[in-house]
Order: sequence, then C-alpha cells, then structure tokens
Amino acid sequence: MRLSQYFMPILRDDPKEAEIISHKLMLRTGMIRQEAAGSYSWLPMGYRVLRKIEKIVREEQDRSGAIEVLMPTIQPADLWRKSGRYDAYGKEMLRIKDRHDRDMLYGPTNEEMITDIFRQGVQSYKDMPRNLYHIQWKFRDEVRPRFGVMRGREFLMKDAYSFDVSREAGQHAYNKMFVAYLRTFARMGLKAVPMRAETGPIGGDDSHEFLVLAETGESGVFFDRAFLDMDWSAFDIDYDDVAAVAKVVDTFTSKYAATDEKHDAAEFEKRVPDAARVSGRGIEVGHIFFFGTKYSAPLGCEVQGADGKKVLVQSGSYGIGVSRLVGGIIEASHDDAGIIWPEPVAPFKVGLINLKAGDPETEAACVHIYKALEAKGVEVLYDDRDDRPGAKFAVMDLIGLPWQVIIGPRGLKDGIAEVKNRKTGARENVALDQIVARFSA
Ligand code: 5CA
Repeated sequence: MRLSQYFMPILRDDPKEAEIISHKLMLRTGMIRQEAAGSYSWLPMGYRVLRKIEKIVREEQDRSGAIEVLMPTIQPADLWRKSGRYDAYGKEMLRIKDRHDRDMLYGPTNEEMITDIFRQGVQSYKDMPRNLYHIQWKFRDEVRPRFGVMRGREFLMKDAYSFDVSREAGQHAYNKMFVAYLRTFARMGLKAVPMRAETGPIGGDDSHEFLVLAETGESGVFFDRAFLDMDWSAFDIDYDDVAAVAKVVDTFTSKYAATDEKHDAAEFEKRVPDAARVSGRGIEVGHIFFFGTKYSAPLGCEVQGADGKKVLVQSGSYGIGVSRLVGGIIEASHDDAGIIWPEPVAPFKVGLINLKAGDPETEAACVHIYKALEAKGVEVLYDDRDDRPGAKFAVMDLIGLPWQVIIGPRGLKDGIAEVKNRKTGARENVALDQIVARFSA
C-alpha cells in the first residue's frame, strides 16, 4: 500500500477526550473514529489489526474443535423471557420494537439463542459433544463507556458455547477452551493470566477471567509472580487427550491468582511468599463460564443419553473481547514514540520509507523493493509522500510497524538501505539485494 493513496488520518496532537494511552494512540494514528459514546468506526489501519486478531482467535477456536456459526445481532425477546434474563439484564440491554410492536433486543450475548439452536439440531448423545462459536458485534448500554474500544457499547466478541452430555465431558470442554485461550493470547504476544472470577449477569458455577497486566486495567489483580516465569508456549497438545488438557489447566490454576472481586487477602499471604506477591491492575480480555444446566433447564434443552433416558445438557460459554484486544495489546506494547505492534497482529509488517520522494533513483529503488515484497506476500506500507525525513520517521514510529526499511540517496550510492527494528530500535545497513530475503510472508 502506498501511503500517498491510503486513508490514515493522523492527528498531530493528543486528543483531549482520551484518558489512556491506547485510546490516545488509536485516535492519533487514525485507527478508529468515535461515532457516539462507546461506538467506533474502524478505519483502515484499525480494521486491519482487528481482522488479524479475529483470524488468530478463529484459528485457535477451530483447532480446539469448535465450529463457527453466525447469529444475528438483533434478537427476539421471547427466548430471553424464557430464561428469565429479559428483565434481569436491566438497562444494559438495548431494547427495540419492530414495526409489529414485537419486542426485540440488540444482543449483549447469545446463550439463549444458541441453546435453542442446539436443542433443535441435536437430540442424542451420539451427536455430542459440540462447541459452537461466532464472532459478532454485541451491544451493551454500559453506564460508563470509556477508554475507547476497551469499554465500548458496541464491541466485537468471540463467544463460544459448549454442549455436553455429562458433567465430566463438560469439564473437558471447559478445559479445552482454557488451553485454547492460553494459545490464542500467547500468539498475540500477550501473557493473559487466568484468574478465578465472579460470574455476574452471565451466571454459572465456575469461571475464569484472562487478564493482561496493565496499569490502566479496570480490574485489580493479585497473583503469584511465578505465573510470569511459566512456559507460556508449551501447549502444543492433543485436545482429545483429556488428561493432558487437564494437566495444563491444573498447572495454570495451581498458583494464587484472583481479581479484586474474588481476592482473599489471608489466603494470598498464606499461599504466596512475600517476594512473589504481585498486586496491580489488569485488562480482562477473556472470560469463560461453566453453567451446568443453568440455561438448558429453563430452555428445555435435553438429549437422549446412552441409557435411553432424557438428560439435561451441560453447557458453558466462552468469551473473548476481540475489539478490546486491539487496545489491550497497545497498552501492553508501546513506548514514548508510539505503538509497537507484535508481528502477528501488525497492520503491515514493513514500513518502507523513501527519504527523497521525487528523486528518480530513490523512487526506483523503493518501488523495486516495494513490489518484490508485495509479490512475496509481505505486507508493506510504502511512505512515498513528499515530506521531511524527520516527520516520516515520527509517523512510522507512531504507527508501530515491526520493521522499517529506510532508503535514501546516500545509502543508495553504496547499494545499501537501513533496516530498523521498531521494538529494539536496532538499526542495520543491509545490501539492497538482500532486503527482500530478510522478510517472509
Ligand atoms: N457470554 C459470555 C461468554 S461468551 C460473556 O458475554 N462474557 S463476558 O461478559 O465476560 O464478555 C466476554 C468478553 O467480552 C470479556 O472478557 C471482555 O473481554 C469483552 N467485553 C465485555 N464487555 C465489553 C465492553 N463493554 N467493551 C469491550 N469488550 C467487552
């Protein structure tokens, strides 16, 4: 993509309405634009990141055996009356009437609808277990939408729903999602610590939140430092191996970790040595729930068990804040100059800077590399605008692409360009004909 032809409305100054760094940077780099309180348009740079996050989430859900569907954003109220949540959900639910005066709502979550879909589609234990998920916009009329996409009113969520015939099978479904979450967040460069949590309006018996540490997080967190030294990359396990999956969950729940809602100071002091006690703040990027029969009972979701008798289905639900993650990753990865995108979610991998736009030789060298990188499938943003080098460096640092390739007349004379790593700041002179080989798609 040529920057001269792109849509990236950079703001020169920090927007006043933004309180936290991720919100500031998302507005400054033209990733999003606010349309109403807690509601944003995703502009090209922001949308690219959102789609990358969505792709990782989708790949890891699929890998764990979950199956993708897509349910509507607007739901009829009937099913919610059956579960008893139509009134219980309160003012956070956006209620709408259609032209026939029927009660509708903009879905804040989908337990009722998916349970009904499953009930109609599956009658026997032979067609279980199943885990169905979708990635869909939600609306919650939050009292205090704030911090940009972190606490929006309209936001993108991945929500998965598991259906099992027994409690043990339901536990395995829960454990699989737990491991899938560790894998998902690790791929985005995040350590999201699983913590015991309150279940709130979603309900259920067992629940874990996954929290990324950040000073600006909305939850207070207390945990054992040992978490941070664990091996966060070793979950390449067979999801059908019940014991192996349970072992990972055991390891990641063996140490103390709780949000302020569940925190028990006496237990914290008893279980965690003084030097290992960490208290701080975190951003909740995922939340998983085990329900037992909380939803299947009121919605009449039963199947025929192996013994021929009808049995109520055991279910769970599993959410990831896909749009919140965009802000969460920036909170966890930035410096004074701007964003530092982890490669797997970066909007482009390489930023190519032409130091002398209008100079035919520099332009030719840049275009050659630009085209070769694109042909190889490497995503590159080419700053071909006529601007001062200093201003171009500042923009490139601000938008935080992992690599910068800087080409100017001086280096060209010696057949070299400069390659800069945004994260480490390390710079290296590289022969022009070696540049493309440096990057893979
Ligand atoms: N049905 C369950 C699980 S599928 C559910 O809705 N869980 S939740 O309420 O915990 O939401 C799941 C995730 O969505 C949260 O962990 C959080 O990352 C994200 N989320 C929740 N509310 C908001 C919001 N207002 N803005 C942005 N993200 C949100």
